[in-house]
Amino acid sequence: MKFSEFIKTEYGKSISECTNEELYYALLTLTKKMASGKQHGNSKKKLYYISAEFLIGKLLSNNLINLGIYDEVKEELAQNGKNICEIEEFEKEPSLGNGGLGRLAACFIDSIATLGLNGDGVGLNYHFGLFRQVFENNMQTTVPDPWLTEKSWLTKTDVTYDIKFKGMTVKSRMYDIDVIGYNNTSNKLHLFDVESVDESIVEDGINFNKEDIKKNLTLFLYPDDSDEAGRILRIYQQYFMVSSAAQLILDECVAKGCNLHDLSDYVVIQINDTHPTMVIPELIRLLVERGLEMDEAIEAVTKSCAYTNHTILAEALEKWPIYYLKKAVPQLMPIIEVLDDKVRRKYHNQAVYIIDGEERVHMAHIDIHYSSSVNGVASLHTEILKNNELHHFYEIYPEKFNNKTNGITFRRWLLHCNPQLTELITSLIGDGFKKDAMQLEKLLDYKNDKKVLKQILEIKSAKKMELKKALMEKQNVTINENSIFDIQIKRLHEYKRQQLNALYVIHKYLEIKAGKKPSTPITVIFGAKAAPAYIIAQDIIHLILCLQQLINNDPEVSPYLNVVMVENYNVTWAEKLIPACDISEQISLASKEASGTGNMKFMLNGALTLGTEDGANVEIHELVGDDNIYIFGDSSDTVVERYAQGSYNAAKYYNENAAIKEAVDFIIGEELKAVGDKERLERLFNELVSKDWFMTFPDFDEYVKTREQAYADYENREEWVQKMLVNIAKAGYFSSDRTIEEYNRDIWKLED
Ligand code: KOT
Repeated sequence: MKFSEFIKTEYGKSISECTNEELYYALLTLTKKMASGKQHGNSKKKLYYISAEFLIGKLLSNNLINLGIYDEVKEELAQNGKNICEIEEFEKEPSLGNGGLGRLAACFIDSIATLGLNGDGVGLNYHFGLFRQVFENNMQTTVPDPWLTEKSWLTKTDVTYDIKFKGMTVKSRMYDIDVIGYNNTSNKLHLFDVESVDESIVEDGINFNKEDIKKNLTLFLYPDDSDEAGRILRIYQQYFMVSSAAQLILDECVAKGCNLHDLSDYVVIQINDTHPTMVIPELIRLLVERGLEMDEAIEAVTKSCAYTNHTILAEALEKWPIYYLKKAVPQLMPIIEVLDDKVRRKYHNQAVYIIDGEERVHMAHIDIHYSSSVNGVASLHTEILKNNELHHFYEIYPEKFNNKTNGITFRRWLLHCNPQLTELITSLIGDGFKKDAMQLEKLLDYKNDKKVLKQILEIKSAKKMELKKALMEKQNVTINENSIFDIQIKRLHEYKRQQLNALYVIHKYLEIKAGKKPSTPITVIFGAKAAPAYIIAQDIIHLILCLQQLINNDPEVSPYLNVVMVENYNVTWAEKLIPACDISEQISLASKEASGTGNMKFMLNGALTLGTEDGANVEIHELVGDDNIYIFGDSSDTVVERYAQGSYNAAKYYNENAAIKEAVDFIIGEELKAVGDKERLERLFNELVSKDWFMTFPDFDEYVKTREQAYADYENREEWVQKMLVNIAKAGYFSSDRTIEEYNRDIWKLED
């Protein structure tokens, strides 16, 4: 049915008579209707991808694209004087994730549906999601970000479960979002919510009574865990999620004829890092309750579960004190004790015990002993898991370990965010690449085609203009569309090293002040949120915002160098920033970034990577070759070794390297103090000089040199655009369709 006919029958109006808001809701209704006609047939075995985060982004355009009606609807709207981009503005972005882990889950459910696999996502329906970031006095402040509207992509179901905590039972209710495959059937994202939730208890920014579990359970994503009440709330959230999931899973498989003994013929559960780990003891508990012997229940669950690790950062590895678990979910402790006891009887190595000497439960250890697969998210990361972080486990279970290099959905990160590039590619190689991304390699035939190269540059310019317009509209900032766009967008974390980028900016500023002007102006763009309890991360944001104020207002420097930090960086911003980028900053300390997925999105849109040999950068490097990437810095082996020896001395670098000293001293110099907060800037200075835990100084010189090389190469636009083309052509490997095919081939083994 044409959209105009749908509007007529549903609303009795024509398109041109509707407001943009009415059109948004009409398209939402149409999409939901079409999705309901495409439900996946219920094959025997089903995947449940359980994740505390699904960073899905706005859904309207993507759903229209996946239904195959985007162009048609856009055209019909245009004929009636309506603009689909303006209609999209009515959609609120659901911020149901922090960053990479949540966005990966969103890409995965898109690919699972696109490949026609029987697999649903299971998570939580946070009412405010992640906080909204607002800049005030060059600092980050946080406010709630409500996204739920009366009519939305969620559909309330009549599926409810009782979830038992110590001394109280709460009711969970399932809400569903359609996950529409590209030209294929659709699956579901099940988001559980607590029936008794109460938004009115949120007061004063993002504060609320952390003890009032019945009312607060699903209000926020990962509430501040810097105090005990916050950490316990996290346990309540996790158990609420997995107990709902476990009950749903058992109900669905029994309905299909499962007798519970054969659970693993019906069910495979992918555990997205350790936030859903309690699903293991919970399922065992439920199976025993329903009559299985403990040993058989453990075996059935182990066979059905698979675990993905997303980080080696020690502070991110969840270890829950037994005392917390006993306070919230005492029914799980006897099961966890049995699981630990079995490990202790078999392996006489404390490093692999589930319960440690300090009475804490190591969640990842439950996953590794009681799942049948353990995977890392990029080759280097998996090797580090096997050889270092999880070496003791690898020795016990070499057969469980496997790598699944991350991927991204090209529907959102090319078709939706860069229709111009999509059209050019289609005109050259046909549209086979939309389903088989490796076909992008056919673009290599055009490496010497002047006309095509010119078109690629024109598209990049057009995307830069679009970004310029958006920054003007949303932030009242002007940028020079003819400058190099050098972009770093990701969560603010010391290991990702936004501070290294900021030190470069200072270095460049001083160089320009001294009269050395770059041939082409440079715009350095940042986007990042910092966890409210992460003080140094807030200080780094403060430094960047101070630099923005100082540099952009300095008439001597601003014609050559600008700094912009986008406010409230989210998926919607990423869709605008990535297609406009020339240089993609992927500068984490080698070994620390498990994979990264922004790096893949940038490459696909023709940006060149400036990065360390870390995470998936290593694989990007291998694919594009030395000439089409800018690599610098110490190797992960060197870094691992330096940590092991405890030999790193930041002060020595600071004292012996004049360029480092000059840039670091600037942080506490008069110019920045005039626009910034003394305490914050001094704290950051001291942190760098006395610790620099993520080793920015050893990489500084090479970073500067490599970045200058990239800028120098940019001057030869004919060669630069060839590098862009190679990056686009080689990006096919990073399609999440490839990743999901591998998960299915090696772990899930679902029928198509
Ligand atoms: C957060 C808390 C605990 C455990 C893991 C995390 C985590 C890891 N959150 N995001 N990640 C990122 O996951 C991405 C997808 O695999 C990776 O690309 C990225 O390198 C991780 O940092």
